Amino acid sequence: MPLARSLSVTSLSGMEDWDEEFELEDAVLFEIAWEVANKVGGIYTVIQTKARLTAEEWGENYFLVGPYVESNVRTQVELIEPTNPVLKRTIDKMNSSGCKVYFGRWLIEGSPYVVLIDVAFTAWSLDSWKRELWDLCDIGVPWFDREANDAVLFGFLTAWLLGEETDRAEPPHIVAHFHEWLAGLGLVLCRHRQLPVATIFTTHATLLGRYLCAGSVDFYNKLSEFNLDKEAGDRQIYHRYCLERAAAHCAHVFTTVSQITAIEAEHLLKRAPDIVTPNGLNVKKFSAVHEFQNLHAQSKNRIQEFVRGHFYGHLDFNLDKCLFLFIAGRYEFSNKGADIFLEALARLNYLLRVNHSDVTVIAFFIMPARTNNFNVETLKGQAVRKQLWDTAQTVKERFGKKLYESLLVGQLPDVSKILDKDDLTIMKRAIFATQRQCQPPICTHNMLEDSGDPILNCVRRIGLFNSSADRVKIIFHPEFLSSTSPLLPMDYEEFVRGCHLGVFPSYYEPWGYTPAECTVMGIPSISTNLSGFGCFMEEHIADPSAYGIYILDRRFRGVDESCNQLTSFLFQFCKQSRRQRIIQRNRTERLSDLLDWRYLGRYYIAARHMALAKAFPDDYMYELHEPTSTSGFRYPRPASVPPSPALSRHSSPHHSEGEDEERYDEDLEAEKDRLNIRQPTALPFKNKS
Ligand code: U2F
Ligand code: UDP
Ligand code: G6P
Repeated sequence: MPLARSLSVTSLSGMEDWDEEFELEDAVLFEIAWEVANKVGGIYTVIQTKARLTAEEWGENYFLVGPYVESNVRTQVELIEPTNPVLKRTIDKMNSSGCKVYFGRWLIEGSPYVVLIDVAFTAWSLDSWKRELWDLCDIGVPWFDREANDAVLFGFLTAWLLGEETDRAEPPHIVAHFHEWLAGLGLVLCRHRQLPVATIFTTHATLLGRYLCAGSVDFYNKLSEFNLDKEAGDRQIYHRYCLERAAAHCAHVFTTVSQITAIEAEHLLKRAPDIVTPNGLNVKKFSAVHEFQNLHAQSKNRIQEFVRGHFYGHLDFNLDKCLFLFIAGRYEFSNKGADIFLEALARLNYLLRVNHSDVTVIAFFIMPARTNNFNVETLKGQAVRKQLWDTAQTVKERFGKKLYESLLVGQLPDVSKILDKDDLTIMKRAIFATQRQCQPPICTHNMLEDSGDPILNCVRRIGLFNSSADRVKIIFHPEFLSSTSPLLPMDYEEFVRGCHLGVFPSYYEPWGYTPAECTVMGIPSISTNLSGFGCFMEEHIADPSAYGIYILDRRFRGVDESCNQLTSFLFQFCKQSRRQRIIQRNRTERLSDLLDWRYLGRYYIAARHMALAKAFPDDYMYELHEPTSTSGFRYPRPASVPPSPALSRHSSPHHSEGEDEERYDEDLEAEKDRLNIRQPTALPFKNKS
């Protein structure tokens, strides 16, 4: 088996290289998750974005293990013959014993190898494996829980795979990293069968935490008081909870994605993590530093086009003074903070009105719910807009032709005659078509559960119906975005770039990729001190709001107070000038390095080394020199400016509202900041020699 390379993390925007001395000689990494090449939620983002760095470190010895889902494989995976002779033998052996295991390359950055297991093909073993699970640890999985049944099949099959891999005279040092409860049983079985494998279990949220928070409990203040078995039983997830807790306890190394989830795990799973492994992103750097600002302007134009159509007949606000806010993610109304966002929007509407503000706020809610497609009124809006555009083009062409002909004969055109009767008629007809009896719709789709929908019900209660007097308008798009949509043809990334502010006031959020994604695209965001991301940013940045990272206090304040704070963030944001927003976006984007896997990947590396040292103490040693918390970068206050761009004065005496070109003092400021940033320290590992 080829030797894996040891890691050398490349320079992070001029910061020192970080050299890792740990030799991964003859070691193999299996990373096992239900979301390998299979998008369900945030775990997919973790694995997919991290793949490049991990593949760089482990080379040919890195294998992701996931479920075989035909539709995903057709679009994302190139199936090939196993490259590694031992793995080929394992796969052949399993396939000749009634399994269906595939091997391929996942077509993402880093092109990692994937081993995909068709769990349905082995469903005939489900009953016997469930019995084995019961005999082994008294966990009974009910027949109706499909997800748990899949977890049982996936668990036994991955343990089988690892068993075959280690079944030889001198197996390599295998690290098996399992993500989330759905993959956890494989780990439990590896330990029970005493396979020579170093195991890691990462939980991205605890099952009970998610369920408890979605109800009306004072979760964080009661963490130590829950009767866990009863709470899990009441919610019919006792068996899932047992699988999760067993995996956490059996692992050599247990990790969570944030400090806040570490505390949650300590109480709900009764094991504190050995290390926190925060979630990173694969940060793309543009060669032109301000390219992301241009992209913002381009994407904003496309959102404006959509808004022109959506509000046809009611376009009585200035689109140039319109701010686009959004919330996106899984539709968990209160966990994701959609409840307090709506309440704060109602308060913001009041403030903007009484202050006679000329700013209009459009708040988008992108949260998938059950629908039966777009509604007619919304589609009509875009059709009307297109028709007006076509009319304007037709008249423009005719106008241009007349102008040209008049110039050819050396005359200025007679302006009063340049539009003839026909032109006026088609224009009048087009204007008549924009008449509308109803308000612009709140929701873009026909909802299946309209009367019980929490967002729509809240909108009804607060009375924000997109009327012309309202300064805050609401658009609920209950489906994830797609560039092939006839309504808003943009993918999610383009949409985020075109917005001004992402608002994620979550109550339960182990990490929260959405604000992190905003940050690397240079879009400011609001998160909370109950989200992994918010706490992480608070720890690394002296004055987060100066960088466009607003962190709402949902931990020490009541709902009403948090809502007031959110309103005040939003109101302050609305008061910024264009130039201040541009400065703020520059600062936000400067934080990208902090969220790059090239920096954050080191916590995963630490976890693997810790596991190797625990499982193979004769061969590896792990020295802990400093707390394993996420220490490293520390961003000071921006060098030359007050904490919030809202308070900053124009540094140029010739400033005008349309002027965007004052980025150069910002570049200077960026450089000063860079010199001030505390550099990340290397994590200390050694090979035992
Ligand atoms: C955490 O996010 P998750 O990826 O765990 O959140 P989901 O993928 O939405 O998973 C919750 C469960 O809901 C199921 C899914 C999981 O069991 O199978 N599910 C579903 O059945 N159908 C769907 O359409 C969507 C989900 C965490 F919450 C974030 O804060 C982190 O950023 C993320 C990454 O660490 O992990
Ligand atoms: N997302 C998406 N399309 C959308 C809206 C969101 O693909 O229209 C993605 C977003 O990029 C993010 C994920 O959904 O990666 C949500 O992850 P997050 O960690 O915020 O929450 P989770 O749903 O995992 O709890
Ligand atoms: C970017 C573009 C500018 C544009 C500005 C609009 O910075 O490069 O050309 O004027 O965005 O900013 P705003 O916050 O008003 O969308």
